[in-house]
Amino acid sequence: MLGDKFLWGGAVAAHQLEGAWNIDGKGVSVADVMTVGSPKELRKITDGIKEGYYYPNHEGIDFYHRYKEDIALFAQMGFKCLRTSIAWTRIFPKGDEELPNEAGLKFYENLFKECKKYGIEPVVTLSHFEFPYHLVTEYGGFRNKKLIDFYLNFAETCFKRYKDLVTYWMTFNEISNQINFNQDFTMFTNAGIIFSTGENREEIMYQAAHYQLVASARAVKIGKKINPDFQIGCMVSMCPIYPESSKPRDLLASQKAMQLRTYFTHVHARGYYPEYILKSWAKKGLRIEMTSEDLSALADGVVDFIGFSYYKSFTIRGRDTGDLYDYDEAQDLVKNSHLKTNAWGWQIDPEGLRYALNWLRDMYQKPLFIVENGLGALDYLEADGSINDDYRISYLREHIRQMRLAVEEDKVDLIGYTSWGPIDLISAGTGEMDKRCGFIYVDRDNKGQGTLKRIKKKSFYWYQKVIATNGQDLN
Ligand code: P53
Repeated sequence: MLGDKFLWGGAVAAHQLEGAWNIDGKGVSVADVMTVGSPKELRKITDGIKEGYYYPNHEGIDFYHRYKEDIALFAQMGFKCLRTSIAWTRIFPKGDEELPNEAGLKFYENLFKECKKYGIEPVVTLSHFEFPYHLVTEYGGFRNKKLIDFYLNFAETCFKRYKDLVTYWMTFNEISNQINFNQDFTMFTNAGIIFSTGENREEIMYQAAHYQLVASARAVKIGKKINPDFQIGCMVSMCPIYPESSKPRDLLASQKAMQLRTYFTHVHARGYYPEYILKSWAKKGLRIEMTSEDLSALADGVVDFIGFSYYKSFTIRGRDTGDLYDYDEAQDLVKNSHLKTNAWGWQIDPEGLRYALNWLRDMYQKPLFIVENGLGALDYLEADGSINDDYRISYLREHIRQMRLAVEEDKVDLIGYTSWGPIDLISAGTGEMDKRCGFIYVDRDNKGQGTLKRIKKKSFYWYQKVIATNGQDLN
């Protein structure tokens, strides 16, 4: 049985649903300069906001003005928690101001109070792909050490203001995605970094991630002083990497790739760098600026729990020659013939969730929190106004079943489960509206047309029953 305090709920991020991108003093964020893309075409990052492009995050699903209606729907489903983020640009519009924007602070105060009204615990990510754009143009994003202070000013302001409203915090969303430093998009959303040609991307990524890890650790320490009851976690993207075959080289490759992808978690949870990362920097001649104060900050700010997203697993074919730490997701991954994919090519693997939970427990012995899991799919509004999303129910059912096995049989310590996008919202990866994950349909399309009306899908009633029975009835 799951514990009676188990936190069932849903997870969203400010920039993907709030809209109101320039209302009440909000500044421009990295999400505001990203155009709509498609499964085939990447989102463009424009140099500021330009005429002639559609920027889907500007209006989102207008949660900023409709949050009361939406939270009432979450409450109807029986949510025990709601994970969302605080848009940095509502609090510090440019990021480098000394004093915060009161209207932004007030918005989240109202939002969290609205949650509490229904007994919904807010779970808050501080930085979820919505970095102030000014910090990109003026400072070069997290390649600049000054960013640590700006981040801490933001974190401390939020901790102080919401110390009696919020207990669960996470510092940086999916920090580990940056291992894909060749993806311009990821480095921009996570660290506000734009590369010039010829730069050593790998070195810049490790440096930026180091500053983020130090910022996270120092935030943990500051937060605990403000309220010792705070639970402050990291947030990593967990994609187990399987060997393609029983060939030892494949197994070794999977082990090395996992070590590389999870070094971020290691630093967050243990407070120091694994030796293999330091060795690989030395071998490659990467120079990462790191002081002894940084190292003690890391040791003093280990996280309380590990929050992670789980959507899919990967499969790797070991390179015959070369260094396995040069793992590159664009080249070394192969299709897993045992698994089906969704329409965006993400491999669907419920048992991988049980594996991931066991893996993280065995490695770090910290409480875990599944803070994202879900199926992006195209939904059809029937003539009678219903949406029969059985595919979504079946995806979630199988994942929750495996989660229960991990808790009940493998005895994993799990705080909660929040499915991604309980209400349809803007996809982070493609900017589409039609890549839907919700229990609640939102009438809006990829071009921004539609009434924004909210409609309950079949899965709405299913999840309501799952929560009411604490995960016992999955039918
Ligand atoms: P979308 C890449 C790989 C796995 C998860 O993704 C990812 C990404 C970045 O796109 O992001 C997380 O919207 C992220 C959410 C995001 C969600 O997964 O591309 O934390 O912001 O919306 C789903 O379908």
